[in-house]
Amino acid sequence: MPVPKPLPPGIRHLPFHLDGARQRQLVEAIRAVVAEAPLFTPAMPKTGKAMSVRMTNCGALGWVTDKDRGYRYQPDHPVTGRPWPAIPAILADIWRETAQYDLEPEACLINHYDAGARMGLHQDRDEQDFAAPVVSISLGDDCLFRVGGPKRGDPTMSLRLASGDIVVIGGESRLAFHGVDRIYPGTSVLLKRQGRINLTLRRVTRA
Ligand code: MD3
Ligand code: FE
Repeated sequence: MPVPKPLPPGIRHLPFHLDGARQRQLVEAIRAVVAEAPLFTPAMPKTGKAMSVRMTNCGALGWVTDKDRGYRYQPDHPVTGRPWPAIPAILADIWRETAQYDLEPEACLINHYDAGARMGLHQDRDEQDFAAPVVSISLGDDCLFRVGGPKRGDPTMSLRLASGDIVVIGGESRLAFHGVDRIYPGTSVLLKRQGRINLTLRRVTRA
């Protein structure tokens, strides 16, 4: 029998934490958010190169990036100028179940991957509070997720994430390099169109 590699310290993978009914409820909640705060195409700092993932947010603060101002959190949508919608109760519940952290989430980044989208290896370091974990929820098609260590050249391991899976990233791995190498199109029927949605719940400000 193959023996699975242990995940890096501080990372917990909860396969199929959300059953089908809860995944469908979550998709409905996300549809309502996207109706108020449409997906936008983020651009890389300096080069302005478009990312292949489309994004939006809910919560008091949302993560955005563009050519001129780079990566940051802000309280309003970069296209509509409106405040981000509130974090739906179903998402705050998942944070309370999984984060093992006293404070409520302040931000939820919604990443939408179509069949060809990917996310290069990067660190999440735009938050002021690295003591809080990041809670990641996968919906729709499977993906191949990669995670390494705190230095870009550190060895990496890959993990296939499926719809309903949750990954909690904290402790020693909070500043680990990570990315999404590929989507496996057509591996889920949850979404009307193929593709994958990832939700990341976070604290941004220091307690
Ligand atoms: C490991 N999102 O939004 S979520 C991101 O699937 C992001 O959309 C990916 O990376 C996605 O920044 C991965 C899992 C994740 C999130 C944050 C991490 C893994 C992490 C922070 C540190 C280490
Ligand atoms: Fe990230």
